[in-house]
Amino acid sequence: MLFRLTLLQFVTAALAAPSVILLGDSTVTDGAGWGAGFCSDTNGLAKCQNLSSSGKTSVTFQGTTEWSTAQTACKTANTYATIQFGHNDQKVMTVDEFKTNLVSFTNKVIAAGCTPVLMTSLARRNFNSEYVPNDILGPYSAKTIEIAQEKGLLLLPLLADSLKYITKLGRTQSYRFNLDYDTTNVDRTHLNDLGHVYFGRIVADEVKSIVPALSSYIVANATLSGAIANGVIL
Ligand SMILES: *[C@@H]1O[C@H](CO)[C@@H](O)[C@H](O)[C@H]1NC(C)=O
Ligand SMILES: CC(=O)N[C@H]1CO[C@H](CO)[C@@H](O)[C@@H]1O
Repeated sequence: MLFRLTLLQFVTAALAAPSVILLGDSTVTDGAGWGAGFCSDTNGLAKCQNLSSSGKTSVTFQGTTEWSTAQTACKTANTYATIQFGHNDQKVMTVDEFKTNLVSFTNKVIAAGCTPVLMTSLARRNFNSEYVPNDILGPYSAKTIEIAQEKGLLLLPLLADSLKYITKLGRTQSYRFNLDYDTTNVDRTHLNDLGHVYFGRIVADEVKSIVPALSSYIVANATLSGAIANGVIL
């Protein structure tokens, strides 16, 4: 009897749906990033929780209540934590400092019990000319890629995939994702509601192809994925 109960508990734990928590800066938040768009592309996860915080680096995020909440969330088995920093780190530290800090942060996420999923940054929609983006996040994202390779961790190439999309779209169309598109139209970093949908889909499709354990929890939208591949907005 005791054995059967233990076996049942074991099977239940093994079959429990995974959870995902999102850690990062403003470009991940529900209000100005891809977080809510991504979560709405999932189905059946135990939890998809946005714990990002605006203005934070891989260092200052560790002073937030979101980080405390994340460490508690990581105690639940089968929890994946996406980690996307770089936008604010770029303003205050060198690429080598960023690497050291992101390694340290990633180790803390692992120690808390989560499976980390590193991500490169969402591209800024700055252009040199209509179809030539002016990216300055590349050197920082290269460090994120190095960490993933050196530590054998999962990596979502959001910078490359978002750059690819906005390059095809061009400057004029890309600005339609600006948080302030309807007013001043100068915020090329943060996303409006349309942006939540498109860049949330890019992340969802990355997770589907790169994180096998989460792949069946991503709801496909072939029309939207096709539009992104073709460089158009529906
Ligand atoms: C796919 O995404 C588009 C754009 O957001 C939406 O209009 C459409 O309803 C979605 N289709 C499915 C099947 O979810
Ligand atoms: C920073 C952010 O966008 N936080 C939101 C993440 O998602 C939860 C649950 O949907 C919201 O309550 C937070 O405000």
